[in-house]
Amino acid sequence: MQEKIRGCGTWKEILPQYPFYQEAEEIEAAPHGDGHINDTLLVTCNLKSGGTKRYILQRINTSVFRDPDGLMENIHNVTSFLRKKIAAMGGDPDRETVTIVPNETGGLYCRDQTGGCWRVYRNIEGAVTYQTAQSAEDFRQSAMAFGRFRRLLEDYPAHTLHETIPHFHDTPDRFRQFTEALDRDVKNRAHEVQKEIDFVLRHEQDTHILVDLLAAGELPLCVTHNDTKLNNVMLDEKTKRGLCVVDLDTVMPGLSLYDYGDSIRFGASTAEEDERDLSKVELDLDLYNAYTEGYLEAAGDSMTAKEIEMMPMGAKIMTLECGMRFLTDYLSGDTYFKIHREGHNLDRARTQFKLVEDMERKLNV
Ligand code: GN1
Ligand code: MG
Repeated sequence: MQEKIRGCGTWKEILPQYPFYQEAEEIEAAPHGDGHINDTLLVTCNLKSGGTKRYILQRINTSVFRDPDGLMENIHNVTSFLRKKIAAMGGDPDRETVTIVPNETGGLYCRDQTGGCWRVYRNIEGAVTYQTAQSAEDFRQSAMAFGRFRRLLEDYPAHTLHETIPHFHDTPDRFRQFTEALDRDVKNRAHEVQKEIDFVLRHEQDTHILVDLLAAGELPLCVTHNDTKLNNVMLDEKTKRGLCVVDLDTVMPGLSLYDYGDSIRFGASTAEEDERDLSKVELDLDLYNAYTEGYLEAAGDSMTAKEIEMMPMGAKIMTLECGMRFLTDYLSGDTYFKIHREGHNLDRARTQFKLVEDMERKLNV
């Protein structure tokens, strides 16, 4: 039994709790993806019957997602809803939405001895994700996948979803958290980053724009993904068609502009989110236009005139918000986003602010 699983880590406790463990001759797990929050492994099972099956094993970051039951219930309900719709439309639900693999007792996740929460998804074969857009067409395809997601969930009862992270895209609240971190300045870092701090303070008014329109009833609340980075959508390896939206932890009621804006901030940049050479960081208007077209085409008439009008502003505010979050985490001693080097969150904040400036120029917002 011991030799069956290759590798080391707490996850070794978890795999025997899944039915596929019995089918496997040998199991290997390797780190997977670029997420900043959860730990992700790709698990390869060499089956006794020959052939292989692959799974995605994730340890849920429960200091970020404090209610794993509510979280997994959301994902189960949303993906079951999507499966039915995709099947009814003649699509392939096994490839066009994620599938949770239940454990031996039918549970949606497992706990290890230290209380850590782990879940398993089927791996979607023949699909790829990108950190940066390879072409405008690929980016347009990712937009189609997110636009379709919005449209398919148009009649999902949003009020039944658990709020997995309260105030997630409440931008004024993010601003408040930023000023709190600045006041505390636990690592004595504020004096090094006065320029970035001033940038945020100068933009305070912008943080209110979307929430005010929501409160005034001018923008509709709908089911949104809330973390629409390019690496959270899979494209078919062969056809390059936008295939499947993944990372559903933050699916909650929200504004379509959160989804649209977050995609632009990450994917329409000419550089990666943590690029240190800021001269490389710009908004690429071709990518911006390709995404906007694709999103509108797929979301169709689920987008109102006001939502469409506010799209450029949505891109700017989501970029500003993310930059504020990175700077807040830098000031707080890097406790939220995973970092892989000294100053990583500061580098990330800087790219976001550079993009905001470029959006102000190029999008006139
Ligand atoms: C996190 O988990 P991941 O890497 O897809 C974060 C997003 C940020 C993003 C910045 C739950 O997303 O909100 O926009 O990093 N997710 C959470 O890259 O906070
Ligand atoms: Mg992700």
